[in-house]
Amino acid sequence: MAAIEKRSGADWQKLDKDHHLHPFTDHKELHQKKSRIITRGEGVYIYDADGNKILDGMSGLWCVNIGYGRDELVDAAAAQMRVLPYYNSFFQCANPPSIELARMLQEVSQPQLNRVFFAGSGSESNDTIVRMVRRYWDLMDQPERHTIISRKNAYHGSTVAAASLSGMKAMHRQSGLPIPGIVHVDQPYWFGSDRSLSPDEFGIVAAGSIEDKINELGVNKIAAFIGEPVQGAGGVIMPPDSYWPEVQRICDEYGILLISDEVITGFGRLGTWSGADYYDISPDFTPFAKGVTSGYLPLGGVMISDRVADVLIDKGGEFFHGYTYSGHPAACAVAIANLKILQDEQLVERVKDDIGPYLQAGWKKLAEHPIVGETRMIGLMGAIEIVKNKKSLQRYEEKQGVGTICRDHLINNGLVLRTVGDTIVAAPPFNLSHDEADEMLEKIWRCLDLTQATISA
Ligand code: PXG
Repeated sequence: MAAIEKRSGADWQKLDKDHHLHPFTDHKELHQKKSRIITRGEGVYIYDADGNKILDGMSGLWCVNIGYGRDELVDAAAAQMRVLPYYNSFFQCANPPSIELARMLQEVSQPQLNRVFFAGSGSESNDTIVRMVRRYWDLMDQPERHTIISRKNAYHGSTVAAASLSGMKAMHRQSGLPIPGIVHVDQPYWFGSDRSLSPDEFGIVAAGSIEDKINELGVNKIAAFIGEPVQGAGGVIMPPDSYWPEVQRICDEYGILLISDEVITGFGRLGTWSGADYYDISPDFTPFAKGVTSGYLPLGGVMISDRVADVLIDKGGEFFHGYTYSGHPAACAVAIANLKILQDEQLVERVKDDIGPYLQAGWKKLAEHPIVGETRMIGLMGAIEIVKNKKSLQRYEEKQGVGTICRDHLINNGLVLRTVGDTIVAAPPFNLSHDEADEMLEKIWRCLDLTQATISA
């Protein structure tokens, strides 16, 4: 086998097959096809070991928001690692990058969110919340109040608690989940409904399923509601305008804590600093990860409202929870450099006022394609619904795997997007140029043509 720097794509594929188990992967299938080895990234493009240049329309996995190849983040990590690569935040210790990052996070968060608890990922952040929410109600002398309401088809991570919060049946089936005290209500997916109601009527009904669950279980049992402002992994599901205000009303009326999972929507994806800002809701917790470092190093955390933090601090004593890497100095230094780039280059504003509207205009035109039933995009987070019948919006049969056919055409044509069933989803980096947006749109249209041809062949 060749030295590391000399290994060919085939060498890497063999080693990968022999020794590496991938996340969310059917390995038998992968070994027939062989893995794609990504070796380099620059701007909005990634490069594979076979020399292909691919436009990354997913920002990695919804995270490389400032794009690849930013030396500022590399330099921040290297400088911090030279001075102090690691020290923990247990035992009454802290390090400057974690404190500075906490200050900056408070600055870009809503006014009630003044404190952060650091984790290493979005899943760990959500596990933290499950424990913190229950601790809060214990301290409020309402220990029965332990149940968290989430939604079907939500994605909140893969650890045991986060996978329980997630509403993915396939995940639950494999591991005896959800854990007790987590229940799931309807998602606000208008396109996926029978569309007999108007979107706004539907939004009120979907939010109403939370109130129904509260009444079914008893408000004295309900601790919190968790939702992604826009469901990401579930298929970029944008709730009707009526939905979030009604959810906020319900949480307020019953005194339930509101958790806005900002792991994808945080730090500018919707053209605002958070999805909660976009929908004008006022959460008690905002778990974040991904975009906080643009994925250059792993980091997650939770912004916590004064309502909760004050109780934990004043009444709580020691909270027996934390991670070795909570407040990791190098990861925090990278996050600081990342937030500075977002601020100095006004990238959140760019998503809202420039590249967002530009891509959205072209996205709308994709709806004219014969196999497209709907397109939607907020900021730089979008979806395309592939349908068999444009009028009735009837889907193709699941076993035809149309989404996968389309995704394969896309990657073979130099564009990586994700598919969820027959929904194509996109989340390109914020530095996407107008020309690169045109390239994306042109490739998508061409691959929809190719998909249609493949199905009818
Ligand atoms: N919350 C949300 C809203 C997420 O999207 C997590 C929590 C968990 O974060 P970590 O860092 O533990 O992965 C996520 C992660 C996909 C896909 O295929 C999406 C995620 C992760 C992996 C795959 O769309 N989101």
